[in-house]
Amino acid sequence: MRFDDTIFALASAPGKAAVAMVRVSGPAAGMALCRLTDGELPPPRHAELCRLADPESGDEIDRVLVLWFPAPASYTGEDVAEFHVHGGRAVTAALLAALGALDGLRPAEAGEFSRRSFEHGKLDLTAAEGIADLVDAETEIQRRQALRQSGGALAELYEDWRLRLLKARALIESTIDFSDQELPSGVLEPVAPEISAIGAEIAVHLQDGGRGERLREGLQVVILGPVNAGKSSLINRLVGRDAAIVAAEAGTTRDVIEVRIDLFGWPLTIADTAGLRAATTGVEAEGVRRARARAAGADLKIVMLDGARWPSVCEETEALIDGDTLAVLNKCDLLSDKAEQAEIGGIPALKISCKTGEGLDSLLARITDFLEARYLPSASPVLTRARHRHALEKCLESLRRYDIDAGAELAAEELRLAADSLGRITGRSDIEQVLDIIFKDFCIGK
Ligand SMILES: Nc1nc2c(ncn2[C@@H]2O[C@H](COP(=O)(O)OP(=O)(O)OP(=O)(O)O)[C@@H](O)[C@H]2O)c(=O)[nH]1
Ligand SMILES: [Mg+2]
Repeated sequence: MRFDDTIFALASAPGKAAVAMVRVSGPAAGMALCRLTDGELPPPRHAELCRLADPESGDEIDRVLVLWFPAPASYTGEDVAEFHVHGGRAVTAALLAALGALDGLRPAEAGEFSRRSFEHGKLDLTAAEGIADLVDAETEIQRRQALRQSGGALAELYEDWRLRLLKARALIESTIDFSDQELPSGVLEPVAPEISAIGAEIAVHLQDGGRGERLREGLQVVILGPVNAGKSSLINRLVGRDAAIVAAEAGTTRDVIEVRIDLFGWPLTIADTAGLRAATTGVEAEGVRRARARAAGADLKIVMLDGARWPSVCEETEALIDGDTLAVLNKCDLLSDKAEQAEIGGIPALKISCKTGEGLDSLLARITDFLEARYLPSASPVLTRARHRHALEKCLESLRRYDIDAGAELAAEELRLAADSLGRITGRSDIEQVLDIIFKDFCIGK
């Protein structure tokens, strides 16, 4: 596909900064560069210091660095010019106005640069999504996952399956097109094992518990326990500020209080909740209902008991313990026998004190151990979007329907459908309708 118009946009964040970057892509990019710098094109991919002026009035706008990337060796695959200007609002406004006044240039729409890159075969769709995730990544672990996807790791995996399916389909179609005498015997022998192997690999890839998707969105951690156990004290300790009110009064916290943190690279939303107790009414009962709802959707539950009441336990709290739970016994500064092993709901409880800080490092280590075991990006690339999951499920459905005994035509058709589902993920098939959905997530200038 060729685009006749040339687009431009501020590629860096709006606002004041040392440097801002304006990108121009399309057939008129070279002309725009020459007109604004009143000179020749610089050598490709070399930064050159230039005087930038409005071609209409001749007014100097700024002294800038320009870069020239002739097609096809550019991000979009088209001629691209970059202006690295001083990052003041007036400078970028003047440059954008001067570009807008040139013939054949118009402001870019959201995601248009990456869309052109895709259309010119520079990026597959998963890589384009990876770039969007990379820009959105807030923590180290999200960055690593996005970088791998933008580098094409997911696309490689899906393309490998798709090409294997296409080969199997070609073998089946050969039996339709040629007679038995023309074909070597046993031509279909490798097909059945190959299809079940691909099906099994896709099924394993799908059974990842939503790891990649959850990591992309951030993981939910919820602190639960009886009233007064010190839940709000713990969230304040974890985030290093007074996010929640702490008071000796039982039932202080009513609403769910959420704080986003970056814990050693892990993107977490930590929620403090109302103390669990049975006989409550009104606002407090609603608080308890919300706490339980949070517990149900959490990736990790930190269940806390009150050391001041130990060994008496809270049944409502114990009932929430499952495989995604870490148990802590707070106020260990008040415990008379510190060496005693504590257990809550059958799992060992870590003794901590939000007052003295004792045990908090061990708790952080337990939290990261838990997250690493469940969510650490593994060597093989992980699913990061519901869009991919849906297409893979469709692919598996077709593979399950595949039955060579039902006839070669039908079997080949199922393999075509299965390969198309995979092609939809990377964009290597008829995907016009999914493009809008993907590129609308991009911002202008990307
Ligand atoms: N001695 C001691 N007191 C603590 C500790 N942690 C919290 N407290 C005190 O326990 C009381 C309750 O603390 P909060 O953090 O408000 O407890 P909570 O679990 O959020 O209570 P609710 O919101 O009412 O459910 C406060 O007076 C805290 O100062 C601790 O480790 N040791
Ligand atoms: Mg509280």
